Amino acid sequence: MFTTTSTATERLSLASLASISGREGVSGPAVDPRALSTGMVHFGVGAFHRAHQAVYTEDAAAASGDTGWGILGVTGRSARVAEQLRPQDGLYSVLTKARGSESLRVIGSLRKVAFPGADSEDVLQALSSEGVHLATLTITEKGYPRTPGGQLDVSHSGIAADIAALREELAGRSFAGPARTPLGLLGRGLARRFAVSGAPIAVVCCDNLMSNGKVTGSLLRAFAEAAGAQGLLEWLQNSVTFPSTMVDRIVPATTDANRLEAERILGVRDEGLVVAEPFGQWVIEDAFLGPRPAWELAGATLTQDVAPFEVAKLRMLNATHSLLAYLGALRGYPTIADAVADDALVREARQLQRDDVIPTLSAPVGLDLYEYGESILTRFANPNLGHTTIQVAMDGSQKLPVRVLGTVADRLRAGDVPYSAALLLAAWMVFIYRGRDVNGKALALDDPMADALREAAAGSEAGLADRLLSLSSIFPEEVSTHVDFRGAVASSVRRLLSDVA
Ligand code: NAI
Ligand code: CS2
Repeated sequence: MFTTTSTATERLSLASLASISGREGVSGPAVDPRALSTGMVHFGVGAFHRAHQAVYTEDAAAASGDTGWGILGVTGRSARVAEQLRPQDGLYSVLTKARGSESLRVIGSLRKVAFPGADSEDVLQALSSEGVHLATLTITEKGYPRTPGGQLDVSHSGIAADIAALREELAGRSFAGPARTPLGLLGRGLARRFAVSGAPIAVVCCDNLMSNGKVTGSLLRAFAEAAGAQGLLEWLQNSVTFPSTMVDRIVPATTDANRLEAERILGVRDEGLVVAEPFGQWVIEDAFLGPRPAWELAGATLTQDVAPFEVAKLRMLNATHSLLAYLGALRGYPTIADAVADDALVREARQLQRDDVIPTLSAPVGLDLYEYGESILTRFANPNLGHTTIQVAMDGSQKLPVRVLGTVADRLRAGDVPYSAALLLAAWMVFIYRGRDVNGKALALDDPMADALREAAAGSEAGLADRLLSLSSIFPEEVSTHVDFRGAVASSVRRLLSDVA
C-alpha cells in the first residue's frame, strides 16, 4: 500500500551510509566526505546548487583525487536548509528523473552549512582562510539589490546595514554582527581576506543573469566603495576575479511526495533531497588567479567567451520557460510538461524561438539553434519532473528583463516588432491582472515587486498594457515608448483576457 507519511526512523547520514550503499538504484558519494577539506563557500545553498555545482564539484574531486574542494554552504533567509542538512552531516541525495526512470545519487561534497543569522562569523573566517579559493552564488535574480540603472542599491535596508557593518569592521571592530544580505556577507568576507592575507580568490555567480560575473563584480566593488574601503577596492580589482557562467539543469522545488519516493529507494529519510532532470551543462569563463576544482573533468566547459552560451540559454530556454509558465498557468496547467502537451502553446513557444529570439543570437560554435530549441521543448515535456508553471512564473519582474527584454530591444532596433515576445509579456500582465486561471483557481503572485505590480495593474482592461509597460524599474524607455510594440502587447492582452474571461 502506498504510504503517504514517512515511516523511516533513520536519517541519511555518515552513520547510515553503510546501510545504503549497494541498494538498488542508489549510487554515491563519489568521494569520501570525511576526506574533504573546505575549499569553497557557496551562497544560496538551495535546490539548484545541490543538483548542479555541488555535483560537478564532487565529480571533479573524484576524477582528480583533489580532496580540497569541500563546500561550506550558506543558507539565505531562513535556517531551514541548515536544519535539513546538519543532522545528515551535510549529506543529501539527487533524485534524477528521466522520462521513464529515476536514479538516486548521494552527494557528499557539501561539508558544512551556515545560516547568516547565527553563523556569519564562521563564514567570514572561511572566506579569509588560506584553504578557500572560491565563493559561488545561487541567490536568485532578486538576490542582487540594484537600482533601475543596474547600480548597487545602497538604499536597500540590508545592503545599507551591511555597509555600516563593514565600516565598523574596517575601523577595527572584529565582528559587527550577523549579515543581512549574501552580497553583504560576501563583501565583508572579502574584506576580511584582504586584511588577513590578500590571497587571490574567484567569485563565481551561477544565477540566471546576463554577464553574471560582471554584474557581481560591479556590485561588490560598489559595496567596497560605499564603505569607503579604497584599499579593498584596489585589491578587488587586482586579486579577485568574477568569471561569468552559463548554468543549466532543470531543478524543480522538492515536494513531500519526492521525499517519500526517495525514502523508499534509500531506506532512510533525506530531508535535503533535490530533484532534477538528467541534462546538465556548465560553461565557465576561464578567469581564475588561484586554484579551482577540475570542473572540466566533470564535463564543464571552460572558455574565454561565455557570452554566446549565456545569451542563447537565457533567451532561448528561459524565455520559452516563462512563456509556457504564464500561458500554461492561465490555462490551468499545473506543470510545464502539461503546457508543452498543448499544441497551441508549443506552437507559440516555437514561434517565440524562431521568429523573435534566434534572429538576435550569434550561435556558439557548433550549436544549431533550431535543434537547440527543439531539445529545450523535449526537456520541458518530461512528465516525470513535475516542474510547476507557478514556480517558473515567480519573480517575473526580475526574470523577464533578463530573458526577454534584450530580445525585444534587439528586434525593435532591427525594425521588427517581436510579436511573440509581446505575447509573453501580455501573458505575464494578464497573470497579474486576473490572478486566476481559466477554471477560476487563484494564481499566486510571488514577486519582490508584487505590491507595485498589483497597483499598476489595477484599473481598466484597456489600459493594462500601458500601465505595466510604464514601470520604468522594469521596462527601458526604448521598449515602453515604442508605439507598435505597445500596440502588440495591448492586442495580446485583449486576446488573452477574452480567453480567460
Ligand atoms: P531555491 O529557492 O531552492 O534557493 C534559492 C536560494 O537563494 C536559497 O538559499 C534562498 O535562501 C536564497 N534567496 C532567495 N531569495 C533571496 C534574496 N532575496 N536574497 C538573498 N538570498 C535569497 O532556488 P533554486 O532552485 O536553488 O534556484 C536558485 C537560482 O539558481 C535561480 O534563481 C536561478 O538564478 C538559478 N538557477 C536555477 C535553476 C533551477 O532549475 N532551479 C536552473 C538554473 C539556474
Ligand atoms: C526556470 C529556471 O524557474 C525558472 O525561472 O526558467 O530555473 C530553469 O529551470 C533553469 O534556468 C534551467 O536551467
